[in-house]
Formats: sequence, structure tokens, C-alpha cells
Amino acid sequence: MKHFEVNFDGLVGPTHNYAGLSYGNVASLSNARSVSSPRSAAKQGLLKMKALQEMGLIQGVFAPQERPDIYALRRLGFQGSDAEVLSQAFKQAPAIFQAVCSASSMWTANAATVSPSADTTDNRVHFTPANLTNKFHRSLEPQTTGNILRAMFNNSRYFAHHPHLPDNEHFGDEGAANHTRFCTDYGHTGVEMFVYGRYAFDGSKPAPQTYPARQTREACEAVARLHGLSESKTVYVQQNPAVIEQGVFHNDVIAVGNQNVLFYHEQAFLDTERKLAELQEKFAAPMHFIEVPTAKVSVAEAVKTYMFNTQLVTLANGDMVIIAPTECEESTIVHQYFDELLASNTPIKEVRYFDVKQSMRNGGGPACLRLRVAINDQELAAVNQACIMNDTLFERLNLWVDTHYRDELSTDDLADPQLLIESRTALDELTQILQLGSVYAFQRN
Ligand code: SUG
Repeated sequence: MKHFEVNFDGLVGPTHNYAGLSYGNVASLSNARSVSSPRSAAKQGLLKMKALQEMGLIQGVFAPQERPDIYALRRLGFQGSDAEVLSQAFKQAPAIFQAVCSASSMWTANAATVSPSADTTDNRVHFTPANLTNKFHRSLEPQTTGNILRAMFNNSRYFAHHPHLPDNEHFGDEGAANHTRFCTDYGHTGVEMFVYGRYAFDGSKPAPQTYPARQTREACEAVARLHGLSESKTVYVQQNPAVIEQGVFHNDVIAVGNQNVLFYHEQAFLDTERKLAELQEKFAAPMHFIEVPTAKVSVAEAVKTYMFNTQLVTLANGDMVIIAPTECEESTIVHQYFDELLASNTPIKEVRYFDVKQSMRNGGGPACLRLRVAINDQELAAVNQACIMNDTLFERLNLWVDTHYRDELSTDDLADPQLLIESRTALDELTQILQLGSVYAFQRN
């Protein structure tokens, strides 16, 4: 049997915009109200997907969500036709209006936590959509995320789908952005590392004071229980509150792992030595811990360049490649660090740079844009094949973007009722391209 890691990248939605919605996320706040380009954002994402497919990796596509979320506005008391709901909300509650327009589902690292069948008691791949309770605009995602996941992994013999955790900050869950799986081979039982920012039920424990800790320890434990993970193969690590205060709102902004490698910043975690010793003991085979010292790269430089929000992928020959944003290439400090890393003796042999600036301006690098699913060939055959990237799908999706997406979008453009119609038309066609069925509320009601 063969085993793979498949990356499912979020397709950027037609309402991609910069609204400054994410307190604690430096890029989101500093680019608030900039004019966005949904078309180039979607194309930057597609180019990254295609490049990874051409590197010999299996690449999937994850559909975006319907925005503006008219149903959320109706739940909040706005009435009338869709156009009336939009115009009332825009005038009376502009902040809420902007939130329901966000294309934030593009960052599929936050879509769900995934445990491969080799790690779970029932030997199925388990999915739990993230509830994303900390930000209102993101809390609108989990229901549709679950619908899309079920349409992509639609076979209960191989795939188990759980509802998202209770919608409350006590169980704040940001999905795979705070979850890393280590393994020797993708098909062998691995060690799953859950990273949390605070304890919800114990106020005496360390926690950041200014910026929010979005993920709780209790949420991590709940997901591990739901997925039937073994305690002897699970590690819980707390994020250093001091880095959350510097803009590290998810662990994937300060650490990335793949197979037997953990690439992380010296300041990423609390109790680092003890926790990495536990990880090494549970992993059993030798691990590579690549620690980046503050003396070489500051936390501020790591947050600015997203040097850890990179994908660490394994090629067919076993070499690992870092997929980094061009911001890393532009930074003398990070570029130099990567040169030294490549010259040293680790499994990482190459760095490739990608322009994902449209996403970076909202705090989303290459790693935010993908959800990793480790599967075997039988499970892969049971995945909805229309969502797997190839030359035809790449061309089809580029044409689809050209047909439906705007070149530019300002915050004021979001109130245009025509944008809702454009967005629904695009998504309706997309569900046919990706053979998802009716996953959106507008298709179900
Ligand atoms: O949740 N930004 C996202 C970025 C998510 C990045 N994902 C990972 N690190 N895995 C967030 O903060 C900003 C939207 C705006 O401001 O318009 C936003 O939602």
C-alpha cells in the first residue's frame, strides 16, 4: 500500500478583501481598508497548487464559502430582500457587515483538524471542523466547512466526520494551524502534537494578557478524544504567551513540522526542553529538531516574513522542500538563514519561494492556505476526484476565476448587491466543477 500527504488548498473566494478583522494578527490590522484583488489572489493560490502538483505531490482544492453571509445577517435581525438586508447592514452596522463579507475560509489550515487512519482507533481518517470562535467572521465557517469536507471525503468506510466543538471560547479551536503530525512514513502511526494558547477552565495558568489565545487546551483534548487518538502518541504543548503578544496568533506562524522534522523558533513554546523530550520519546525514531535562535532571527522578523508559515513537503526522493512566501526571499536575514540551513545536515534540501502577497496581507502564508490529509491509496481512491488538481482542473479553475472574479475590491464595493449575485453564480458553477453537490445555504434553501 502507498501513502501520501495530500494538501488541500483553499480557493480564494470572490469577496477577498482587507477589513482588519483579526485583532492579534498584525498583517490583518495593518492592511485594513486596502484595496484587494480577488482575481490575483485566487490566481496566486492556483499557481502554488499547480507548482506543488508539478513537483510530484498530490494536490487538492478546497472550495470557498458563500459571502456575504446573508443568513448570518438575517439571524441578526436584518430583513427584506437580499439587497435590502445588505444595504441596511452596511449602513446600520458596518463592522458586522464587513465581517460577513470576509473570504477567510481560504485559509484551510483553519478549516479542520485531521487525523490519519494510522493514528485512530477505528482506522478511519477523522475530521473535526474548527469552530473558530475567537473571531466573529471566522465563526461563520464551520457548518459549511463540514458540508464541503463531507462532499470531498464522502465514504464512511474510510472517513469519519465530527461536528465542530461547542461554539464557545472555552473550546476555541483553530484546526490544523495548531496541530502537527509527526511520522516516519505517512502510513505509519504518528505522534500528533496539539498546541494551545491557554487553559479555559484554569485561570491560574499562563496566558497572554493583550492579544487573544485563540486555541484552548480543552479544545485540543476534545479533538484527540473524538478522533480516538492514543495518549501514548499525543503531545500537548503550550504556546509561549510572549509570542502571541508579538502577533503569533496561530502556532503555524512560529513552527512547522513534517515527518521527523520540527522547524521552530526558540521562543515558540513554553517548557520547550521537556515537551520536545516527550515528543522524541513518543516518536521512538530519531527526530530532527531545527531550532531557530532569536540571535539569528527575531520573532518580529519571523512574523513579518512568515518564515515558519511555510510548507515542509517531502518529494518522491525523500528530500524535504520548504515552500516559502517571497517575503522570506526579500528579507536578508531570513534568506541568509535559509542558505545556512540548506548547507547544514538536515533533511531540508531546498527552499522555493511563492508570491502569495494577496493572502499575506491578511496574515495568511503558504501554510495557512492548505489543509494536510495523510492517506493511503485506497483512501485516496475514495476521495472526490474532481477536487484533485491536474492540468485540466487548473485551466478550468483559471477560466472560472477570469469569468467571475473582480480585479479590484474596496470595502465600499462589498455593499454592491451585484457582488452577492456574482458570488453565488460563481460558487454554483464551482460546485459543478468540483462535483460537490449542494454545500451552500443558498443552494439548500
Ligand atoms: O484568522 N486573517 C486570518 C488569517 C489566518 C491565517 N491562518 C493560519 N495562520 N493558519 C485570521 O486571522 C483577516 C481578515 C481581514 O482582516 O479582512 C483574517 O481573517
